[in-house]
Amino acid sequence: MFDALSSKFTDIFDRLGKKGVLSEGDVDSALREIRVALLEADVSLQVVKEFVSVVKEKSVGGEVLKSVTPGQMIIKIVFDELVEVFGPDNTSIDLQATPPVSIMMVGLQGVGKTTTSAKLAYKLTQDENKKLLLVSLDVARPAAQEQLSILAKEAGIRSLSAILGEQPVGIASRAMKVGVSEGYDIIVFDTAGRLAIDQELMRELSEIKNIVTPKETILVADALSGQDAVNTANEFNSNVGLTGVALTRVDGDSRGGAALSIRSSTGCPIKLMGVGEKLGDLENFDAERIAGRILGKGDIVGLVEKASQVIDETEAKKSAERALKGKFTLEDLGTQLSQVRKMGDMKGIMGMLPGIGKIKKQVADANIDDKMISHQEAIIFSMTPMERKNPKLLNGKRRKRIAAGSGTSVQEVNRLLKQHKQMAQMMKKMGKSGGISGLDASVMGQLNQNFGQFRG
Ligand SMILES: Nc1nc2c(ncn2[C@@H]2O[C@H](COP(=O)(O)OP(=O)(O)O)[C@@H](O)[C@H]2O)c(=O)[nH]1
Ligand SMILES: [Mg+2]
Repeated sequence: MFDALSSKFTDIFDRLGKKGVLSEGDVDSALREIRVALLEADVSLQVVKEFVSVVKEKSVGGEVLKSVTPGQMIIKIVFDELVEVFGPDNTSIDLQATPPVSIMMVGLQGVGKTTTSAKLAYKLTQDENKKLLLVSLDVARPAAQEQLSILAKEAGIRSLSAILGEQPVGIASRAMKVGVSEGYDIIVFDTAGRLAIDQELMRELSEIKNIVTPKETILVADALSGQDAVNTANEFNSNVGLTGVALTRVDGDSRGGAALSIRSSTGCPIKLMGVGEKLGDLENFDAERIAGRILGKGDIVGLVEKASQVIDETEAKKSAERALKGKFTLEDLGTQLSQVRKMGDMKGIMGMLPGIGKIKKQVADANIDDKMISHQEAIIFSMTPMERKNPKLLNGKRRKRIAAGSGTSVQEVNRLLKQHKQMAQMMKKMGKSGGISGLDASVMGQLNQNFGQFRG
């Protein structure tokens, strides 16, 4: 499942990742592709719309575009939103009730209810070390009770023996009595299905529900059934009331979009997923793992966090070293400005320079605001790497281009270049004299004045 979606996302993000700097246009076209990919994967239009708008809102205008690794930041935003869509809440089976705790499995015919009931009972004996009873309430299909009892035997779990002619409500009451008298922890009820939604079935299920008062009412839904699964889920939810969904045939070759839509249209978390025909093929649904799989990345959160941390730290250190050797490039200034913006105020940049704490106050007094920093960053980002390394290349024509590219003016570009030159000189001086103590008053004054002139 999700293979097609995953390969599309991988393509989109590979392309984003290759660009050092992202424009709003880059993000827009990536979002268009994401939208198409989701729709093709059978995710409902409503969910796609919401998804894309949230990702856009978080990606554009904020910290992202100018961060050290914009491509990865956007992957992280998409990842977070996928997790959000799948349901970030605790999706494990809730067993917090006085035993015997009832779990009721409902759903259409052939979706995997009986198989999943047995798998779940098996899983709970294995994982939770509980005493389980399996009960079939399916009297509609001749071999249904027999099917469950065979699976139960295979799993080494007790199933309630059938009494000929007994109706679902009768079986359910008998099971509850046995559950209490024989000290079962959990009773899993497998119910009858229908080919389509059917009011008689809904009534039957409601009656059963009143008797067994389940802690969990799990809709078993076939991942292969696409959008139909969403409609079915809504019907069952409004008629019977669901606490969760078990998605079966996740091992199959489906487009997976239903999974993405079920949770947001019903509000019911996906709790389990069937990944094969064998008893052991039932897994807890893990939104982060699935989202990671869709994006074609393993531990994406770790990856992004580590990347931004490492890049921040090593870059900051390198640029501080270069600065003290008198090699403070525009690239270094850009790095520092990003750092500053992340830290939230101008004091940050001073904190990064060795021994400069003493003049922090003066800098603070100079009233340097964040808008100015963003402008300066934009100017640096609009330069080519060559230009950043060698500002002497920046003739009038290039400065004009950079001003246009960054949405600023040539005057602002000129001011930034002047500031950079002065900072580079100052740092070289500082490097020679071993820190702030060697700085003379005139340099500090110059610096202060220099920052002051960038105000606004
Ligand atoms: N590949 C695969 N097959 C499954 C899965 N869950 C159920 N099945 C198969 O689907 C078929 C119908 O399952 P069943 O439990 O009888 O469906 P029910 O009518 O809803 O009770 C059986 O052949 C199962 O082996 C799954 O997660 N993966
Ligand atoms: Mg069945």
